[in-house]
Amino acid sequence: MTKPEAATVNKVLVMGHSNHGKSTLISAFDRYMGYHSASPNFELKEYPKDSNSADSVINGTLAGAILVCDIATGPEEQTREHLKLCQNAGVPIIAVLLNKLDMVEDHELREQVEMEAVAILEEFDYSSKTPMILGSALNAGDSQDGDEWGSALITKLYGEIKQFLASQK
Ligand SMILES: Nc1nc2c(ncn2[C@@H]2O[C@H](COP(=O)(O)OP(=O)(O)OP(=O)(O)O)[C@@H](O)[C@H]2O)c(=O)[nH]1
Ligand SMILES: [Mg+2]
Repeated sequence: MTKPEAATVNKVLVMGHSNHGKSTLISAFDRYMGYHSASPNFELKEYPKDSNSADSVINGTLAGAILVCDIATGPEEQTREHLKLCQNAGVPIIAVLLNKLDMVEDHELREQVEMEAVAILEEFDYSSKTPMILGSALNAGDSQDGDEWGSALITKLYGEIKQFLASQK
């Protein structure tokens, strides 16, 4: 029997301002994948905290990046900084996660931050067509009950990444 070739594992960077929910997203995602028999051909990597490692990650082999943005605060300093570094290195942005939806009930505030996110994407030449997912990484991590903002976020994100990687082949 022929041994299947080892699948290439693509690295997808998870970036965004401190405290916006990168680690929470990754652990929720990994937990979700743990329930699936098919292992994905990609892994999520958090943006390294020290600038030397960040430099080599950004300029290394990345399939793309997910930008996490807290919807309660909107884009902040590192949101901008990480986008700029990606733009300079030519890293494609696969999707934006507007996170912590569970904290913001106000629809006007949600819409305002969505518009800010679209504006910042355009500012760094990432099209406003970049998929934007609204959700709660926190709920996704502990949802036994398939809450609206939690599990939907993970399946949408998984779908966007898979679709993106397939289009790169
Ligand atoms: N309410 C709420 N809290 C969240 C959500 N996602 C993350 N948090 C909380 O936000 C805080 C920061 O989350 P992290 O995942 O550590 O954020 P991070 O972006 O990895 O932060 P750094 O590694 O310091 O850059 C923690 O207290 C999380 O529990 C969410 O969707 N909703
Ligand atoms: Mg973290």
